[in-house]
Amino acid sequence: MSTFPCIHLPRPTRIRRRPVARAVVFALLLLGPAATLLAAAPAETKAPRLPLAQHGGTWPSGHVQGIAVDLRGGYIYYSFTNLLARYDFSGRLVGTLVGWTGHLGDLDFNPADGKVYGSLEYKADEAFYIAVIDVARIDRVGIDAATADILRTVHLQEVARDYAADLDGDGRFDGDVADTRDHRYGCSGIDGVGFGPAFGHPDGPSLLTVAYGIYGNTERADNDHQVLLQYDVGDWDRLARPLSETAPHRSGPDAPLGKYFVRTGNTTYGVQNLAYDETLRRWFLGVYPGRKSGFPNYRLFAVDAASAPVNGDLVGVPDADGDGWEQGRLLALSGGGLEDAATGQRGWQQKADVGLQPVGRGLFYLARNGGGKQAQTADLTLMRWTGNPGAPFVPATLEDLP
Ligand SMILES: [Ca+2]
Ligand SMILES: [Ca+2]
Ligand SMILES: [Ca+2]
Repeated sequence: MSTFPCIHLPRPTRIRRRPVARAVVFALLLLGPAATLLAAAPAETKAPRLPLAQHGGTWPSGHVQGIAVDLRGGYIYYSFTNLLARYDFSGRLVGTLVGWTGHLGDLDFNPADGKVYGSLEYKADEAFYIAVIDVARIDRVGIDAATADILRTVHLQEVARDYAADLDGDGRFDGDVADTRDHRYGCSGIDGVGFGPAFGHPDGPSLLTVAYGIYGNTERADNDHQVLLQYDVGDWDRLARPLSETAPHRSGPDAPLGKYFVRTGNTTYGVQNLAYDETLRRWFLGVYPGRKSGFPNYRLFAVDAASAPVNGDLVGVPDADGDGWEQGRLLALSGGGLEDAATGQRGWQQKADVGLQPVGRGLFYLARNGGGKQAQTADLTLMRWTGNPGAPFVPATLEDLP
Protein backbone atom coordinates (compact mmCIF):
# COMPACT_ATOMS: atom_id res chain seq x y z
CA MET A 1 0.00 0.00 0.00
CA SER A 2 1.44 3.29 -1.03
CA THR A 3 1.67 5.93 1.62
CA PHE A 4 3.54 8.71 -0.11
CA PRO A 5 0.58 10.91 -1.10
CA CYS A 6 0.03 12.07 2.46
CA ILE A 7 3.63 13.28 2.72
CA HIS A 8 3.23 16.31 0.53
CA LEU A 9 -0.37 17.40 0.89
CA PRO A 10 0.19 19.98 3.61
CA ARG A 11 2.61 22.12 1.57
CA PRO A 12 1.35 25.69 1.70
CA THR A 13 2.12 26.50 -1.93
CA ARG A 14 0.17 23.50 -3.17
CA ILE A 15 -2.80 24.54 -1.08
CA ARG A 16 -2.73 27.98 -2.65
CA ARG A 17 -2.70 26.57 -6.16
CA ARG A 18 -5.25 23.81 -5.64
CA PRO A 19 -8.56 24.47 -3.87
CA VAL A 20 -9.31 20.73 -3.95
CA ALA A 21 -6.11 19.99 -2.07
CA ARG A 22 -7.03 22.63 0.51
CA ALA A 23 -10.39 20.92 1.05
CA VAL A 24 -8.71 17.52 1.41
CA VAL A 25 -6.26 18.83 3.98
CA PHE A 26 -9.09 20.43 5.93
CA ALA A 27 -10.98 17.12 5.90
CA LEU A 28 -7.86 15.25 7.04
CA LEU A 29 -7.40 17.61 9.94
CA LEU A 30 -10.99 17.02 11.00
CA LEU A 31 -11.15 13.26 10.51
CA GLY A 32 -7.66 12.02 11.37
CA PRO A 33 -5.76 8.90 10.19
CA ALA A 34 -8.74 7.01 8.76
CA ALA A 35 -9.36 9.82 6.32
CA THR A 36 -5.66 9.84 5.40
CA LEU A 37 -5.99 6.30 4.07
CA LEU A 38 -9.15 7.16 2.17
CA ALA A 39 -7.66 10.27 0.65
CA ALA A 40 -4.55 8.36 -0.37
CA ALA A 41 -6.43 5.59 -2.15
CA PRO A 42 -6.91 7.20 -5.58
CA ALA A 43 -3.21 7.92 -5.88
CA GLU A 44 -2.05 4.34 -5.33
CA THR A 45 -1.66 3.68 -9.03
CA LYS A 46 0.88 6.46 -9.24
CA ALA A 47 4.48 5.54 -10.03
CA PRO A 48 6.86 5.51 -7.06
CA ARG A 49 8.07 8.93 -6.10
CA LEU A 50 11.43 10.04 -7.44
CA PRO A 51 14.08 10.79 -4.84
CA LEU A 52 15.58 14.28 -4.99
CA ALA A 53 19.00 12.74 -4.40
CA GLN A 54 20.49 9.29 -4.06
CA HIS A 55 23.84 7.87 -2.99
CA GLY A 56 24.85 4.95 -5.19
CA GLY A 57 27.15 3.30 -2.64
CA THR A 58 30.91 2.75 -2.39
CA TRP A 59 32.29 -0.05 -4.51
CA PRO A 60 35.64 -1.80 -5.14
CA SER A 61 35.17 -1.26 -8.86
CA GLY A 62 35.78 1.10 -11.72
CA HIS A 63 34.20 4.56 -11.59
CA VAL A 64 30.52 5.17 -12.24
CA GLN A 65 29.86 5.25 -15.99
CA GLY A 66 26.16 5.86 -16.33
CA ILE A 67 22.73 5.31 -14.89
CA ALA A 68 19.33 4.01 -15.95
CA VAL A 69 15.96 4.65 -14.33
CA ASP A 70 12.89 2.39 -14.28
CA LEU A 71 10.20 4.98 -13.61
CA ARG A 72 7.30 2.58 -13.24
CA GLY A 73 9.09 0.00 -11.13
CA GLY A 74 10.95 2.59 -9.09
CA TYR A 75 14.57 1.48 -9.56
CA ILE A 76 17.83 3.21 -10.38
CA TYR A 77 20.72 1.29 -11.94
CA TYR A 78 24.35 2.34 -11.76
CA SER A 79 27.11 1.05 -14.00
CA PHE A 80 30.40 1.01 -12.08
CA THR A 81 32.41 -0.34 -15.06
CA ASN A 82 32.65 -3.90 -13.73
CA LEU A 83 29.69 -3.86 -11.36
CA LEU A 84 26.00 -3.04 -11.82
CA ALA A 85 24.13 -1.83 -8.75
CA ARG A 86 20.36 -1.82 -8.38
CA TYR A 87 18.69 0.55 -5.92
CA ASP A 88 15.04 1.30 -5.34
CA PHE A 89 13.74 4.84 -5.13
CA SER A 90 13.84 4.72 -1.31
CA GLY A 91 17.63 4.27 -1.51
CA ARG A 92 17.64 0.57 -0.56
CA LEU A 93 20.31 -1.53 -2.30
CA VAL A 94 18.43 -4.37 -3.99
CA GLY A 95 21.40 -6.19 -5.49
CA THR A 96 24.52 -6.14 -7.62
CA LEU A 97 25.75 -8.00 -10.69
CA VAL A 98 29.50 -8.64 -11.03
CA GLY A 99 31.99 -10.93 -12.70
CA TRP A 100 33.12 -9.51 -16.03
CA THR A 101 36.44 -7.96 -17.02
CA GLY A 102 35.18 -5.79 -19.90
CA HIS A 103 34.16 -2.14 -19.68
CA LEU A 104 30.47 -1.61 -18.95
CA GLY A 105 29.73 1.99 -19.86
CA ASP A 106 26.54 3.98 -20.18
CA LEU A 107 23.10 2.41 -19.68
CA ASP A 108 19.44 2.86 -20.49
CA PHE A 109 16.27 1.14 -19.31
CA ASN A 110 13.94 -0.21 -21.99
CA PRO A 111 10.34 -0.05 -20.73
CA ALA A 112 9.25 -2.34 -23.60
CA ASP A 113 11.03 -5.38 -22.15
CA GLY A 114 12.01 -4.28 -18.65
CA LYS A 115 15.71 -4.75 -19.36
CA VAL A 116 18.73 -2.50 -18.97
CA TYR A 117 20.93 -2.08 -22.03
CA GLY A 118 24.57 -1.08 -21.62
CA SER A 119 27.70 -0.81 -23.74
CA LEU A 120 30.28 -3.49 -22.95
CA GLU A 121 33.73 -3.32 -24.55
CA TYR A 122 36.51 -5.89 -24.98
CA LYS A 123 39.04 -3.90 -26.96
CA ALA A 124 41.76 -6.55 -26.96
CA ASP A 125 39.29 -8.97 -28.56
CA GLU A 126 37.90 -6.29 -30.88
CA ALA A 127 34.50 -7.24 -29.46
CA PHE A 128 31.92 -4.55 -28.77
CA TYR A 129 28.66 -5.61 -27.20
CA ILE A 130 25.41 -4.25 -26.01
CA ALA A 131 24.75 -6.06 -22.75
CA VAL A 132 21.04 -6.83 -22.34
CA ILE A 133 20.51 -7.29 -18.63
CA ASP A 134 17.45 -8.92 -17.07
CA VAL A 135 17.61 -6.58 -14.12
CA ALA A 136 14.42 -7.83 -12.45
CA ARG A 137 16.49 -10.84 -11.36
CA ILE A 138 19.11 -8.76 -9.56
CA ASP A 139 17.70 -9.45 -6.10
CA ARG A 140 20.83 -9.85 -3.98
CA VAL A 141 24.36 -8.53 -3.70
CA GLY A 142 27.18 -10.22 -5.62
CA ILE A 143 25.39 -12.18 -8.34
CA ASP A 144 27.99 -13.61 -10.73
CA ALA A 145 27.10 -12.73 -14.32
CA ALA A 146 29.08 -15.74 -15.56
CA THR A 147 26.89 -18.28 -13.81
CA ALA A 148 23.51 -16.56 -13.71
CA ASP A 149 21.94 -16.13 -17.13
CA ILE A 150 21.04 -12.50 -16.41
CA LEU A 151 23.39 -10.73 -18.79
CA ARG A 152 23.32 -11.53 -22.50
CA THR A 153 25.21 -9.78 -25.24
CA VAL A 154 24.69 -8.64 -28.82
CA HIS A 155 27.78 -7.87 -30.87
CA LEU A 156 28.00 -4.71 -32.99
CA GLN A 157 30.01 -5.55 -36.08
CA GLU A 158 29.90 -1.97 -37.35
CA VAL A 159 31.83 -0.78 -34.32
CA ALA A 160 34.41 -3.57 -34.51
CA ARG A 161 35.10 -2.71 -38.16
CA ASP A 162 35.65 0.99 -37.46
CA TYR A 163 37.64 0.34 -34.29
CA ALA A 164 40.05 -2.11 -35.95
CA ALA A 165 40.48 -0.19 -39.22
CA ASP A 166 44.09 -0.04 -40.38
CA LEU A 167 43.40 3.48 -41.51
CA ASP A 168 46.92 4.51 -42.46
CA GLY A 169 47.27 1.35 -44.58
CA ASP A 170 50.63 0.27 -43.17
CA GLY A 171 49.36 -3.30 -42.81
CA ARG A 172 49.32 -3.08 -39.05
CA PHE A 173 46.48 -2.22 -36.66
CA ASP A 174 47.89 -0.33 -33.71
CA GLY A 175 45.35 -1.55 -31.13
CA ASP A 176 44.12 0.30 -28.06
CA VAL A 177 46.19 3.46 -28.32
CA ALA A 178 45.10 7.05 -28.94
CA ASP A 179 48.33 8.20 -30.58
CA THR A 180 47.86 6.59 -33.99
CA ARG A 181 46.31 7.26 -37.37
CA ASP A 182 44.35 4.01 -37.15
CA HIS A 183 40.73 3.65 -35.94
CA ARG A 184 38.15 5.03 -38.41
CA TYR A 185 36.77 8.37 -37.16
CA GLY A 186 39.09 7.81 -34.16
CA CYS A 187 36.74 5.08 -32.88
CA SER A 188 37.81 3.73 -29.48
CA GLY A 189 34.68 1.60 -29.04
CA ILE A 190 31.29 2.55 -27.61
CA ASP A 191 29.94 4.22 -24.52
CA GLY A 192 26.75 6.35 -24.60
CA VAL A 193 23.49 4.44 -25.13
CA GLY A 194 19.88 5.60 -25.08
CA PHE A 195 16.42 4.67 -26.36
CA GLY A 196 14.54 7.18 -28.47
CA PRO A 197 13.08 7.77 -31.92
CA ALA A 198 14.85 7.65 -35.26
CA PHE A 199 16.56 10.94 -36.02
CA GLY A 200 14.14 13.17 -37.88
CA HIS A 201 11.11 11.08 -36.77
CA PRO A 202 10.21 12.14 -33.24
CA ASP A 203 6.87 10.30 -33.36
CA GLY A 204 8.39 7.04 -34.57
CA PRO A 205 9.11 3.85 -32.63
CA SER A 206 11.84 3.67 -30.04
CA LEU A 207 15.26 2.58 -31.27
CA LEU A 208 18.51 2.01 -29.43
CA THR A 209 21.10 4.66 -30.20
CA VAL A 210 24.73 3.75 -29.50
CA ALA A 211 27.50 6.35 -29.49
CA TYR A 212 31.14 5.73 -30.31
CA GLY A 213 33.93 6.37 -27.96
CA ILE A 214 36.49 8.48 -29.83
CA TYR A 215 40.12 8.67 -28.78
CA GLY A 216 41.29 12.10 -27.71
CA ASN A 217 43.86 13.04 -30.35
CA THR A 218 44.60 16.61 -31.41
CA GLU A 219 46.95 15.58 -34.23
CA ARG A 220 44.36 14.32 -36.68
CA ALA A 221 41.33 16.00 -38.28
CA ASP A 222 39.15 12.96 -39.04
CA ASN A 223 38.00 12.56 -35.44
CA ASP A 224 35.89 15.71 -35.02
CA HIS A 225 32.49 13.99 -35.25
CA GLN A 226 30.49 12.05 -32.73
CA VAL A 227 29.24 8.86 -34.36
CA LEU A 228 25.78 7.53 -33.49
CA LEU A 229 24.35 4.18 -34.61
CA GLN A 230 20.64 3.36 -34.40
CA TYR A 231 19.30 -0.20 -34.00
CA ASP A 232 15.88 -1.78 -33.77
CA VAL A 233 16.25 -4.21 -30.86
CA GLY A 234 12.96 -5.96 -31.70
CA ASP A 235 14.73 -9.14 -32.88
CA TRP A 236 17.64 -9.08 -30.49
CA ASP A 237 16.34 -12.02 -28.47
CA ARG A 238 17.34 -14.11 -31.47
CA LEU A 239 20.81 -12.53 -31.67
CA ALA A 240 21.74 -12.31 -27.99
CA ARG A 241 24.19 -14.83 -26.57
CA PRO A 242 25.59 -15.49 -23.12
CA LEU A 243 28.81 -13.61 -22.48
CA SER A 244 31.88 -15.79 -22.88
CA GLU A 245 35.14 -14.00 -22.13
CA THR A 246 37.25 -16.96 -23.22
CA ALA A 247 35.51 -17.28 -26.61
CA PRO A 248 33.98 -13.91 -27.53
CA HIS A 249 31.06 -14.38 -29.91
CA ARG A 250 30.14 -12.20 -32.88
CA SER A 251 26.38 -12.67 -32.95
CA GLY A 252 24.66 -9.42 -33.75
CA PRO A 253 23.22 -7.25 -36.49
CA ASP A 254 25.42 -6.87 -39.58
CA ALA A 255 24.65 -3.17 -39.88
CA PRO A 256 22.74 -0.49 -37.99
CA LEU A 257 19.51 1.02 -39.33
CA GLY A 258 21.33 4.31 -39.55
CA LYS A 259 24.74 5.83 -38.93
CA TYR A 260 24.89 9.53 -38.05
CA PHE A 261 27.52 12.14 -37.39
CA VAL A 262 27.48 15.19 -35.14
CA ARG A 263 30.28 17.69 -35.53
CA THR A 264 31.43 18.78 -32.09
CA GLY A 265 35.19 18.67 -32.44
CA ASN A 266 37.19 15.80 -31.01
CA THR A 267 36.26 14.92 -27.43
CA THR A 268 38.11 12.56 -25.12
CA TYR A 269 36.39 9.18 -25.49
CA GLY A 270 33.44 10.45 -27.49
CA VAL A 271 29.93 10.49 -26.10
CA GLN A 272 30.14 9.30 -22.51
CA ASN A 273 26.45 9.61 -21.72
CA LEU A 274 23.62 9.60 -24.23
CA ALA A 275 19.98 10.06 -23.29
CA TYR A 276 16.71 11.05 -24.92
CA ASP A 277 14.37 13.47 -23.18
CA GLU A 278 10.74 12.97 -24.23
CA THR A 279 9.68 16.30 -22.74
CA LEU A 280 12.00 18.44 -24.84
CA ARG A 281 12.11 15.78 -27.60
CA ARG A 282 15.83 16.15 -27.55
CA TRP A 283 18.89 13.94 -27.35
CA PHE A 284 21.59 14.92 -24.88
CA LEU A 285 25.25 14.03 -25.39
CA GLY A 286 27.51 14.35 -22.35
CA VAL A 287 31.24 14.32 -23.06
CA TYR A 288 34.62 14.74 -21.45
CA PRO A 289 35.78 18.02 -22.95
CA GLY A 290 37.97 17.98 -26.01
CA ARG A 291 41.38 19.63 -26.28
CA LYS A 292 41.46 21.06 -29.79
CA SER A 293 41.89 24.81 -29.76
CA GLY A 294 39.67 25.37 -32.80
CA PHE A 295 36.55 24.19 -30.97
CA PRO A 296 34.63 25.47 -27.94
CA ASN A 297 34.99 22.08 -26.21
CA TYR A 298 31.60 22.13 -24.51
CA ARG A 299 30.77 19.31 -22.11
CA LEU A 300 27.12 18.89 -23.09
CA PHE A 301 25.60 18.94 -26.56
CA ALA A 302 22.04 18.38 -27.76
CA VAL A 303 20.33 17.24 -30.95
CA ASP A 304 16.61 17.75 -31.54
CA ALA A 305 14.68 14.60 -32.47
CA ALA A 306 12.81 16.47 -35.19
CA SER A 307 16.03 17.59 -36.84
CA ALA A 308 16.36 15.44 -39.96
CA PRO A 309 19.76 14.05 -40.94
CA VAL A 310 21.29 15.82 -43.94
CA ASN A 311 23.82 14.26 -46.30
CA GLY A 312 27.00 16.26 -46.37
CA ASP A 313 30.75 16.49 -45.93
CA LEU A 314 32.37 14.84 -42.94
CA VAL A 315 34.90 17.64 -42.79
CA GLY A 316 38.33 16.25 -42.01
CA VAL A 317 37.56 12.70 -43.13
CA PRO A 318 39.20 12.10 -46.53
CA ASP A 319 37.04 10.23 -49.04
CA ALA A 320 38.21 7.08 -50.80
CA ASP A 321 39.95 9.07 -53.57
CA GLY A 322 41.58 11.42 -51.11
CA ASP A 323 40.43 14.46 -53.09
CA GLY A 324 37.43 15.47 -51.00
CA TRP A 325 35.56 14.69 -47.81
CA GLU A 326 33.74 11.48 -47.06
CA GLN A 327 29.96 11.89 -47.19
CA GLY A 328 27.80 11.08 -44.20
CA ARG A 329 24.42 11.74 -42.61
CA LEU A 330 24.92 14.79 -40.46
CA LEU A 331 22.82 15.87 -37.49
CA ALA A 332 22.70 19.53 -36.47
CA LEU A 333 23.24 20.62 -32.90
CA SER A 334 20.17 22.04 -31.13
CA GLY A 335 19.76 25.76 -30.72
CA GLY A 336 20.09 27.31 -27.28
CA GLY A 337 22.96 27.24 -24.89
CA LEU A 338 26.31 28.87 -25.40
CA GLU A 339 27.31 29.73 -28.96
CA ASP A 340 30.84 29.63 -30.29
CA ALA A 341 31.37 32.47 -32.74
CA ALA A 342 34.12 30.71 -34.70
CA THR A 343 32.36 27.40 -35.35
CA GLY A 344 28.70 28.26 -34.69
CA GLN A 345 28.56 25.30 -32.33
CA ARG A 346 26.05 25.30 -29.48
CA GLY A 347 26.34 23.56 -26.13
CA TRP A 348 26.76 23.91 -22.41
CA GLN A 349 29.68 23.70 -19.98
CA GLN A 350 27.78 21.19 -17.88
CA LYS A 351 29.21 18.03 -16.36
CA ALA A 352 27.18 15.16 -17.82
CA ASP A 353 29.77 12.45 -18.28
CA VAL A 354 29.12 9.78 -15.64
CA GLY A 355 25.33 9.80 -15.33
CA LEU A 356 22.64 11.75 -17.14
CA GLN A 357 19.05 10.54 -17.34
CA PRO A 358 15.89 12.53 -18.10
CA VAL A 359 12.86 11.34 -16.12
CA GLY A 360 10.10 13.53 -17.58
CA ARG A 361 8.57 16.90 -16.65
CA GLY A 362 11.87 18.58 -17.49
CA LEU A 363 13.62 16.70 -14.69
CA PHE A 364 16.95 14.91 -15.04
CA TYR A 365 19.24 12.90 -12.81
CA LEU A 366 22.85 14.01 -12.95
CA ALA A 367 25.60 11.94 -11.35
CA ARG A 368 28.83 12.95 -9.71
CA ASN A 369 31.61 10.46 -9.24
CA GLY A 370 33.81 10.39 -6.19
CA GLY A 371 35.87 8.23 -3.90
CA GLY A 372 39.16 6.64 -4.83
CA LYS A 373 40.76 3.47 -6.00
CA GLN A 374 38.63 0.46 -5.06
CA ALA A 375 36.18 2.77 -3.27
CA GLN A 376 34.17 4.41 -6.03
CA THR A 377 31.06 6.41 -5.30
CA ALA A 378 28.21 8.01 -7.19
CA ASP A 379 25.84 10.71 -6.05
CA LEU A 380 22.71 11.58 -7.98
CA THR A 381 20.88 14.86 -7.85
CA LEU A 382 17.50 15.45 -9.41
CA MET A 383 17.80 18.60 -11.50
CA ARG A 384 15.33 20.75 -13.41
CA TRP A 385 16.17 21.86 -16.94
CA THR A 386 16.33 25.61 -17.43
CA GLY A 387 18.27 25.71 -20.69
CA ASN A 388 20.10 28.73 -19.32
CA PRO A 389 23.35 29.04 -21.31
CA GLY A 390 25.43 29.49 -18.20
CA ALA A 391 23.69 26.91 -15.99
CA PRO A 392 21.21 24.68 -17.80
CA PHE A 393 20.11 22.77 -14.68
CA VAL A 394 19.07 23.78 -11.17
CA PRO A 395 18.37 21.37 -8.31
CA ALA A 396 14.77 20.17 -8.33
CA THR A 397 12.57 20.60 -5.27
CA LEU A 398 9.53 18.73 -3.97
CA GLU A 399 7.45 21.30 -5.81
CA ASP A 400 8.73 19.90 -9.11
CA LEU A 401 7.52 16.36 -8.40
CA PRO A 402 4.14 15.03 -9.49
CA1 LIG B 1 32.22 6.23 -19.75
CA1 LIG C 1 47.99 0.98 -39.23
CA1 LIG D 1 22.19 6.62 -21.30
